[in-house]
Amino acid sequence: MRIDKQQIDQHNTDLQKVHQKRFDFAKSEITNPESIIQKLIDFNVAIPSWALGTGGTRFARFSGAGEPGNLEQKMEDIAVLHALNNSSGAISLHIPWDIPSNYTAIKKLATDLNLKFDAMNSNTFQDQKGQALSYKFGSLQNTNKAIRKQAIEHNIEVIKHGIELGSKALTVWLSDGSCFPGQLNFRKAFQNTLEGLQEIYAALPSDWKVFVEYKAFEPNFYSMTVGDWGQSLLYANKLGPKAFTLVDLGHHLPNANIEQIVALLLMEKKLAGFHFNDSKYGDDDLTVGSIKPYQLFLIFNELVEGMDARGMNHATDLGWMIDASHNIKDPLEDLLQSIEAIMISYAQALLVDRTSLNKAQENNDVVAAQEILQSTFRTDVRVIVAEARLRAGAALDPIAYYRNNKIRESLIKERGVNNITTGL
Ligand SMILES: [Mn+2]
Repeated sequence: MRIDKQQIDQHNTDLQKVHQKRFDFAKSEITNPESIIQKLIDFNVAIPSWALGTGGTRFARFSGAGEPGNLEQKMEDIAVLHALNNSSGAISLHIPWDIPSNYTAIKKLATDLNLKFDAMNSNTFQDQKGQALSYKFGSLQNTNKAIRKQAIEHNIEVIKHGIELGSKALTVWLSDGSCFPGQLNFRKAFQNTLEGLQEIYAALPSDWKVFVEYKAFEPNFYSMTVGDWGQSLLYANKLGPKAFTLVDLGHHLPNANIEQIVALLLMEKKLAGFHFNDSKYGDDDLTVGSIKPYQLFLIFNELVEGMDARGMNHATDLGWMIDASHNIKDPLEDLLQSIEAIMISYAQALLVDRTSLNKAQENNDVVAAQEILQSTFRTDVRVIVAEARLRAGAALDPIAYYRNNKIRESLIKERGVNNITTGL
């Protein structure tokens, strides 16, 4: 399934008049629209290979139809998103769910589809068919040295797959931890994990990074061995300059001040990047911006401020990825919504009047500082985001295009109703 460029042009022509009117108004309200639009055009968020199918809960999974059944089809789905929004030009692979059978063919397909390979993800949170030793009691933390060794070797294998594809980073998320008090010696678990990560780190090519992702709870419910940003930062600092802390928005305890965490990790040059999603209660993996859009804006506000303070390139110096699950929606529509929410928050953060905000902060003018952020958050920048898409040759209204042109129906015709995405 490939999107026809002429059909996108037709879609844009149909919407052009209304769009132009709105854009002219926005331009008159916003001080630096051109610089914001260029930054939006450059900004991309990777799509993980596991986000293209319908996810489940621990109770049930209600499959969608026309889902991608192999890596090639997953890449084609992401290319559909990228053609529609110009902001989804990378795929993040999960090993072993997405081991390419032919690197050359997969790389050629990526080039044809205009996709890059983002960070590689290892998996020691479940046992694979035929696997010698079990991760029931953890992987890198395990009291059994042979199990630790198996987990280390798996991560090194993931790096090797990534080298073949041109990826530049490994994301390690460990489900390691304990479910009951007394089960684990915290210090030994930490040390075993650190030693394992050190061996993995030693296998990284010189231009690679390793991202240490943390999570407060689940699947372990008493302790997690990489449970919060402090623990992740401890590992990253001990590992060295190629190791960073990865923030997944759903991996905090309720009400954590994620924007402050982001600001400090950036200051310490240890922020790897993001897994975007949203949540009401725990690691809910809901559509980005669907529950707490103001928090998303505040996070982007810190990101832009912190990256500019260090002269970083917004588009390339951090890793941006969606990590959400879609239980009741069409995954592709859900991903379009998530990317749109990210682009809106990013555009708003670019719009913040930093000189005035700094001044208000220096003068302890609490009301002025709050007004600056809230009035920016309440500015409608959707037309600016749409203009960036238009200039990049993507669709003014991606979801309308997707529905009007019956993309899912075409995918069902092509793949059938019973295709199930690998890994889900
Ligand atoms: Mn994640």
